[in-house]
Amino acid sequence: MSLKRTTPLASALLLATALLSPPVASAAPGALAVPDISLANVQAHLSSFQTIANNNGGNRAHGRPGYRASLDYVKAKLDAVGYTTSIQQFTNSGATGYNLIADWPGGDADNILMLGGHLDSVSAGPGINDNGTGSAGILEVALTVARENLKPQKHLRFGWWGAEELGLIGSTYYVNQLPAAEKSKIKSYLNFDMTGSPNPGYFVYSASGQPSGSLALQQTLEAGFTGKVATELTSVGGRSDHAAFARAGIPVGGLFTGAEVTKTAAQASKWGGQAGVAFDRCYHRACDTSSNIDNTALDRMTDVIAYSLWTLAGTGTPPGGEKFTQDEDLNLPDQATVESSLTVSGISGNAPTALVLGVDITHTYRGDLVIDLVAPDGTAFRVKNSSSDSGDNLVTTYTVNASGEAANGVWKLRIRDAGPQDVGKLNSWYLQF
Ligand code: DPN
Ligand code: ZN
Ligand code: CA
Repeated sequence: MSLKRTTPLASALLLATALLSPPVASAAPGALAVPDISLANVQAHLSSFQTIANNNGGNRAHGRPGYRASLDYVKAKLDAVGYTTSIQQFTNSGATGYNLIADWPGGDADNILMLGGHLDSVSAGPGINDNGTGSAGILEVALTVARENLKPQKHLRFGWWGAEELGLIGSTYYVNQLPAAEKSKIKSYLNFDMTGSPNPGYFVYSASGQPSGSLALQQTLEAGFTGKVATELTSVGGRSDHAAFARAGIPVGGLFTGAEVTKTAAQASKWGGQAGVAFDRCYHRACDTSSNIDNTALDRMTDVIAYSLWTLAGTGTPPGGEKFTQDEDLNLPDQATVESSLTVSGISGNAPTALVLGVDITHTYRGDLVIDLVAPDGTAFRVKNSSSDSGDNLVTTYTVNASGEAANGVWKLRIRDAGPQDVGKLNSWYLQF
C-alpha cells in the first residue's frame, strides 16, 4: 500500500473523477479467431510431468534429475515444431539450474510479447498444480501457435523458469543478465503460476498490486473470461516470476487459481467449490499430483492464456504501422492537468483496433498519474488510472482500440496528476498506427 497521505477532500475528488471518467481502453481483440486450447493435450503434458516425477524420486525440483527431465520434455516438443530454443544455465545452492527460452521466429524483434511460468517443483512433491499447470498451459499455447502457423506482428517469446521455489532464482537471473537494450524490447510479460487449483479461484494479477503492473494487460486477461466466469483481482506482489520483469520496468500481468489461502463463502457461492478450504490444500506438498487439479479451471485458464496471446500479439494486422512522435518536454505540475498535442496526417481512414500509444514520463511517484488519449473529435480513452503504485518513471506502451476514430487530426495526451507532493515531466510520447 501507498504510504502517501491522501486528504479526505482529495479522496472525494478522486472518487468523483473516477465516477466521471471515460471507460478504460482495452486491447483490441485479435483479427483472427482465438483457438480453443485442447484440455486433453494440456492434461497429457501434466501426466508426463507426473511420470517424470515418479521416475525421479517423486519431484521435479531444482538440482534434481526430475527438473532437467521436465525441461528436456518441453524443449523437445518445441524444437519439433520450429521454435528456436535455448537453455540458460545458472548456479544456485550448489546446484546447476536451467531456464528454457523459446522464440517463435518472426515478428517485430523490437516489440516482444513474453509469456512464462516456472517449471520447477518443490522437493516435497511432483508440483503438478504448482506449476505443472502454468508450464503445460504455455507449452500447449506455444504448440498451437506453431500448429496455426501464426505470424503475429510482435515477436513471441516463452520462458520456463528454474528454481522459482528457491526464491525466483531463474527468472531473476534471466532478467538481470539481459543487456538494457534487450530488456527494453520486451514490452509485456505475462506470468502463469498455478492455473488448475483443485478448489479454484479465478484471479487476475492486479495492475495496482505491484510495480509495473499493467492495466492494459490486466484488462486483456479479464476480458478473456467475459461470459465464462467472474474474476477477482489479486495482489500477488513479488510472489512469482513476474517480479524481476516488473523491477526492470517491464509491464506485467498474470493469472492464478489460488494457493494456500482459504476460499471465502462469497467466493464459493460465486465459483463453486468449498468455502473454508484452501484453494490448493496440497500446495507445496507431496499430494500435489495429477489428481490435485480442477479440469474446468485448467481449461478456462489455458484458453485465456491463448486469448491474451492472440489479442496482444497483433495477429492479422499488417506490421510496421506509421509512427508519429511528440518530443517536446512538458512539466507535470502537482495536482494539475496538462495536455500535449500531436498532429497525425497522411493516413487514410480510421485508426486501428490496436493503436499503440507510447509514453515516456519522468516522475517521482507514477501512481499519481491519470492518463487519457484524446482523439481528434474529443473522444477520450483512459489508459491509466491513479493507483498506489509507488514506482517512479512511467516508460511504457498502451494499446487502444481507436477503430471508431479518424486517424488524421490533432491527438492529445491528457495527463492529470491526482496526488499531492510528487511531480514529473513528460519527455515524449508517440502513436503508432
Ligand atoms: N509460486 C507460488 C509461491 O511462490 O508461493 C505460488 C504463487 C503464485 C503464489 C502466484 C502467489 C502468486
Ligand atoms: Zn508456483
Ligand atoms: Ca503529485
